[in-house]
Amino acid sequence: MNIKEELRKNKVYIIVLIVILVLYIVVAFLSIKGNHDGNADSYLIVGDSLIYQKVNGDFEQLGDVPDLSNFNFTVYNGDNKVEDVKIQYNSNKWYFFDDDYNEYEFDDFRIAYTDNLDIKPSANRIQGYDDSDDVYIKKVVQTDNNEALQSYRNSLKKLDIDYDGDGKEETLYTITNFSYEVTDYDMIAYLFIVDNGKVEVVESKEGLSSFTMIDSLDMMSDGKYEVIVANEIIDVPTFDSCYRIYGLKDSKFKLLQDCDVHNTQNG
Ligand SMILES: [Ca+2]
Ligand SMILES: [Ca+2]
Repeated sequence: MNIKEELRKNKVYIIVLIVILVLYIVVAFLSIKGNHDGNADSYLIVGDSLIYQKVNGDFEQLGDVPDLSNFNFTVYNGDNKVEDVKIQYNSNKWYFFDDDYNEYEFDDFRIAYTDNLDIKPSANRIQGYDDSDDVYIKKVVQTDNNEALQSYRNSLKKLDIDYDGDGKEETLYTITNFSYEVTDYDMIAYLFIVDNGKVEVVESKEGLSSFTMIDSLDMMSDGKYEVIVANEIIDVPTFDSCYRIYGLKDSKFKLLQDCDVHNTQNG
């Protein structure tokens, strides 16, 4: 074997090495990018009856609970953030465990998400009715029917949120007069904002329909809080309820994502 032949062989060897190295870097980069984009299995659980899978940057609502036994979750129990939690769903409730399968006692479960996501729940929590809300309810529903007013009060959820991004908080309300009892008035649900005493109805829906505010989170990790609202024919949300995502867009509080339920099992 002459020196020329030897050099040629070495050259081929080096080129093959470089090609393998470049391929390795490309594959590693794509897999890291995939994780950042949420293309790996990414799940967000909000309360006891809502689960999203993040697919290509979008939050897709799942109509049932997939097998989550292999995932580590970050859990918010109230304001308390707990990492590396295993979760199980059983009898309409989530159960939480550490690595040794000791159960956590979480009494204020808000959200859980897989390690590859970065979600922040809002510091403000959703609250129920108090007397000061009456003036706004009456402005919106314009009724003196006491039975109807009481239904609105019972259903009321409200959240202080800076919806227009001006640094001052407004209050977002959901109310409905939906009732299981036979009633002599038309069913209607409202989503409205009170801004410095001024009432603005974002949406109203007639018929067997209710709006129920579920929680407020920064899902898109852009520093602004989104609000999840269940829009359902009954007032008890379930996994296959219609969950809508509202938030600030073009300086307006509006619907960002309508409900679109995907089933993981049975097609
Ligand atoms: Ca504001
Ligand atoms: Ca956001």
